[in-house]
Amino acid sequence: MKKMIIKKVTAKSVKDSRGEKTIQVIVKTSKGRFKTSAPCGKSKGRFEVKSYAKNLENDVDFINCLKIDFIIESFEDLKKIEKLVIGQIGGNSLFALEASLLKALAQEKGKELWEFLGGVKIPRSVGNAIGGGLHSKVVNRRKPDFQEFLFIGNGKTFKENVKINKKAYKLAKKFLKSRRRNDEGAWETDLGNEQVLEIMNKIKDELKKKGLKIDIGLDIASSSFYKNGRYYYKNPAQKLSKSEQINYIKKLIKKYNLLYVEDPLNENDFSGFRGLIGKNYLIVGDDLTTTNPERLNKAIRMQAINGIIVKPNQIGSLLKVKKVIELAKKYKIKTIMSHRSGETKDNIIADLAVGWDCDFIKTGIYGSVRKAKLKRLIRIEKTK
Ligand code: 2PG
Ligand code: MG
Repeated sequence: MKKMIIKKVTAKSVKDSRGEKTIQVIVKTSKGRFKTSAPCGKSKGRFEVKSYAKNLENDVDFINCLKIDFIIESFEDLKKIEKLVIGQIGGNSLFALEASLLKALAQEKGKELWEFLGGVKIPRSVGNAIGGGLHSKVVNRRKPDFQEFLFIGNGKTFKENVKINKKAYKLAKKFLKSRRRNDEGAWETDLGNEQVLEIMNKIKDELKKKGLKIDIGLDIASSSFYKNGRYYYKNPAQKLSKSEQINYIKKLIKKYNLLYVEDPLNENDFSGFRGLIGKNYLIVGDDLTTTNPERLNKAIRMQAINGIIVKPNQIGSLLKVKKVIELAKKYKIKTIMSHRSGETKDNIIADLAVGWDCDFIKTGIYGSVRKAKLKRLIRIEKTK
């Protein structure tokens, strides 16, 4: 087989779904042009790598001057790239660069990206239906403290699960009487955290009558309302210590039969996470672990989580993303490939989720940037 010749690598700034600037990297080979735009988080974890080394413009300039005069033949060859750019660009830029190189490489080998990466498993869809926290605006001066109220369809196929989540999303609109959507296309509301959970359970029951199964999850994103050892709730108001927060979340898991709880404690509180681990539900690290192998190792040592969010641009290096997934699998920690709140129509996370056999993909329900990933997964499922 002929070797992949990289003719040109270019970068530029494009807009994401929030209208904010992000980086796009384009790799040109004899097989075509392969581009990837990086997403952008709003409720970013303190331990994420910086999106750009100095700023977006500098990263763009750096990539535009990049000379790749070595051969890239395998996934592992990304090491050569990382050696070349280390310390010079941020997580968004490294992710976009490596992702475009992988897309080019898969094409060179005549394979779909998920196929090239070697995966077979179709994940379950986790969809944000109702929002609060940093991603939502207030309604009548109120909003839920929890960032995401998630539906997780439990049908036989990905396509069916997308439909189930969509049905639940429509019912949520009806029950909430909401008309406004947030950054991720989730409904905004003035209802309190538990009032929303009540509605979600009502929706679950409605769907059950139609023979459809669905699970409920939360991204509490608790670092956004944590300060000096206390969790400051507004809707309804309450101030909880660490142990009170643990007991409160335990109560919610039981009362509302939650399958999935993301970031229930502050982003550095490994022992707090551990206090919540149980049998039939997932305690998921996002800001806690930031797709960083070292932080995952700590979470494993502390037995802090049984689920981990995987957001490639939190760490930038796809070699490290793969390492995180492998490590998680070794310790039976469920993997959740995830979008960011600011997204583009790029759908690579669908291929990465299948390619690396992730258990779930969290990529929303409503909006073109969310649907781009869902559609890609439905297509992969169909052609597999
Ligand atoms: C999260 C994400 C995505 P952000 O907290 O899980 O929903 O938010 O991209 O703003 O970090
Ligand atoms: Mg999160």
